[in-house]
Amino acid sequence: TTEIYTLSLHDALPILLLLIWNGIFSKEGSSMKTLLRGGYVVSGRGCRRADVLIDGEKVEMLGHIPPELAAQSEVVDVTGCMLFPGFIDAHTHFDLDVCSTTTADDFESGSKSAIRGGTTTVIDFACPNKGESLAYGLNLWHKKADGKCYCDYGFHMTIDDWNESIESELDAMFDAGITSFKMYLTYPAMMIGDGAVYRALKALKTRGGIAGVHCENAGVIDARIAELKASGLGADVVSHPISRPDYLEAEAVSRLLRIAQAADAPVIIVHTTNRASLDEIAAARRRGQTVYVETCPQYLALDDGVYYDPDFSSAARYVCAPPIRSQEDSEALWKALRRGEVQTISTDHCSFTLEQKDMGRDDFTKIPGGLPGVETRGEVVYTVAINENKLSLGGVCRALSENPAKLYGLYPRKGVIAAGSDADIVVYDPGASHVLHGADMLSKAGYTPFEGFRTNGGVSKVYLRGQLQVDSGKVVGGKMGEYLKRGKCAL
Ligand code: DUC
Ligand code: ZN
Repeated sequence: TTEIYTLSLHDALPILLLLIWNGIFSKEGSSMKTLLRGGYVVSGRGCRRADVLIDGEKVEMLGHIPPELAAQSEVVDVTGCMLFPGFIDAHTHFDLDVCSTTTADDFESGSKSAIRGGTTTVIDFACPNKGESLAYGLNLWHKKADGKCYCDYGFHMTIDDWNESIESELDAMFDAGITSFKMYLTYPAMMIGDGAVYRALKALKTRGGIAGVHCENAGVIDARIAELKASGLGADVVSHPISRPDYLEAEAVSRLLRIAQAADAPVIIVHTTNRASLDEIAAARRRGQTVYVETCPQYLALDDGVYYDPDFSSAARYVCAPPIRSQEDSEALWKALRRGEVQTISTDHCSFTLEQKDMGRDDFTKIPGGLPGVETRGEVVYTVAINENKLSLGGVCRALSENPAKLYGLYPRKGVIAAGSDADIVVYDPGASHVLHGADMLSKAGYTPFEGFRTNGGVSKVYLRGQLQVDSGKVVGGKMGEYLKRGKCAL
């Protein structure tokens, strides 16, 4: 049966107004398509010449676009540019309390900084304190992030407490779109102990989840810190890398991988810095274990010489854990990236101003640990990869976009430019070049660890779900970032 409604003007007016409002304001360009013409679409397999037609939030088609569709579109000339799937930074800490202070970047400045650098999705770490529920932590992170983001965002959940009550919350986390978790083998405030790590890995595995683990040996590092302070080196920034050597990271990697072997569970080693750790990972893979590996730009493009600057502030800005390692370690990481043994490059963006870093002038353990990086990751990785022939274009795309999308349950909505995917697109101009300066950054840190670095190419435009968010390197869009419910690992 067909029902016929007759509406009075009084009833119809709100509907009419809504239609007019939608036509004018919502999804600007949804009736008008956008055609990116003349570019090279980059995927994990390399790059090819293809035009890209965007309809609303999605990629409609790529390749040769029929003239009748092109005629209905706003044509954007991207001749000669690389079109990358929006970069995904799966390791950020925005609005986080550390060392009795709070990171310089909250979700607003952090996500603005991210989008400018071509990152269209961040996955931040929701972090309840010990004694708080996961639900409390998730709610708190939504309060910090919702309505404030210039890029899309998801959360990992930190497990820094393990008991029946926390375990009983896991299903609710999966329902909320959280499929990846974080655990720490260092930092007393975050550690749960080897037995609890084993139990948690098993509990996550039965639900199809996965954990990323911060691997550094806690006890020996604390003992070395005490020794350094006793010998009068407590105010010396170099004590930071000396207290946390590569082999104490490798020890924790090895231990975690044996715990994962016992639990028969896959794991992710986050912010991997060195060759000794890669050796432990290779050994676990030879045993048949599934291990995913993340590294960060600071471990690929810098070396531990940064800690030897006699000026406190110049050295303290590089304090992060694990510390920046030797050039040989950086070479080993690039080689592992080329071989597919390291899958992702994220930032561990955890930003503090130089004034905040100053808190540790008399005691290096009070320097808040972490670097800004979410704004510069794409350009720094592209530049070193291409200039120094460290990694192919396809390899860059896999590490920055495709693999994090697959690993963290966002693929193929994110991580690829394909029909039906979100139109998250970085227009990268390989003919451009600029020098990175802290003063130009949108991050509130006020400095960049890559000061003076000359880029090869540059992020020119960024589209987030079809909307132009960055143009000529400037943020022109708004806080349209949405929370992403993620699926399970598919890498
Ligand atoms: N390391 C840092 O340097 N900062 C934040 C968290 C971490 O693991
Ligand atoms: Zn981190």
